[in-house]
Amino acid sequence: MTAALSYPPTRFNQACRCQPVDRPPVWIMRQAGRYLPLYQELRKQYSFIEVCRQPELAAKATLDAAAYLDTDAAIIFSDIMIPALGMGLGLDFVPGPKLDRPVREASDVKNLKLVEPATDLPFVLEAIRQTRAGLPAEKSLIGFVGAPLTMCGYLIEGGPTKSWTFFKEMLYGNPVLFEQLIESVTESIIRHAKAQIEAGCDAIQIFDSNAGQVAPRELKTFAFRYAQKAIEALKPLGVPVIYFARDIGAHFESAAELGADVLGVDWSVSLSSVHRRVGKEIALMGNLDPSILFTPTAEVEKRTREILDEARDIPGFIFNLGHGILPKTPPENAVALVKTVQTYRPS
Ligand code: 1CP
Repeated sequence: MTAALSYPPTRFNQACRCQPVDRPPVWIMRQAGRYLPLYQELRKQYSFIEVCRQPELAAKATLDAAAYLDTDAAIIFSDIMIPALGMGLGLDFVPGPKLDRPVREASDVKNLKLVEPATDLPFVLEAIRQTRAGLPAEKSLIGFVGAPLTMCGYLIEGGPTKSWTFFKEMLYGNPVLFEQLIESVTESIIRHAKAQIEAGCDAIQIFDSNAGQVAPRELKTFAFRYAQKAIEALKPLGVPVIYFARDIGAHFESAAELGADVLGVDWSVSLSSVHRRVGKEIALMGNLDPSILFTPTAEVEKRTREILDEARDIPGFIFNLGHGILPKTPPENAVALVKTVQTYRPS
């Protein structure tokens, strides 16, 4: 087993551990994305996958966003589907991920390779080293993976869809094959996440964007069970693990039992109600509706303060949006959000 590494007690990491902080830390999911003029400049010269594959470009995208917004944490520039390259699949972005061969038959599952991060994805690990070297010590660097269930959805469909038909057909119609797939995917994402921590990430976020797509039974037997397996494998490495599952409003009590240090909360539920329901010390992260950033700046500030007021009694609270920032967001409103959190004093 890898020995637990020691990490500086940044504001972000303290909050993840429910330890006292001077104010809640803040970062924005997808903060290095398409709404940002500096990122748009980079994308004029390079494709998305080129930015991911060239560590100095990926590091620049992450560092530019963290410096522009002055967030307490930065997230490594990559995508949940990048590990598909190490599974032996061809991958492009159009702009969503698109696989050359979706994984649908027993033979596709059997041929799926287990990811070897050091040889398959060395550019992610080098981007982490370069980003950590360029990031101020008081800011945390978050690595990430897609959760097992969410990864399976993208692998089976070959990319994002509205109805997730092929995914659900295998999940409900051939659970034996689905289980073989999710076992393999879980092992790969555990390896990828461990390698990211060893390369210098101060925390790991597991994105379960598709968790809310499935029926309660499969949410439990596949989404939560395999997310828990990944969380348990990562905990001995000593960095906080954040589990962000979307549209699981009715199931936070169960999500709180998976072992994660932090639960991400989307905007469909109130933070205070989730805190009450989980009834234990676990940090929460969220949950402003990203669309509020399209309203006048004064409204953004007001709604941000309302969430801060609501989260006052939560022992570990990290301010974030309830999902990724949207491509057409006015960047100055993202800056205003961060400033509001930084200057907030409880009334
Ligand atoms: O700050 C950052 O942008 C960090 C890097 C990051 C992360 C954390 C990217 C870059 N993608 C992700 C996660 C990701 N990717 C998720 C999980 C979070 C979520 O639910 O939003 C998912 C589902 C994807 C899949 C994906 N990648 C899509 C389809 C779904 C969607 O949200 O639209 C798309 C369009 C992408 C491409 C992508 N990934 C990242 C960027 C900046 C982009 C846009 C590509 C471009 O520049 O054209």
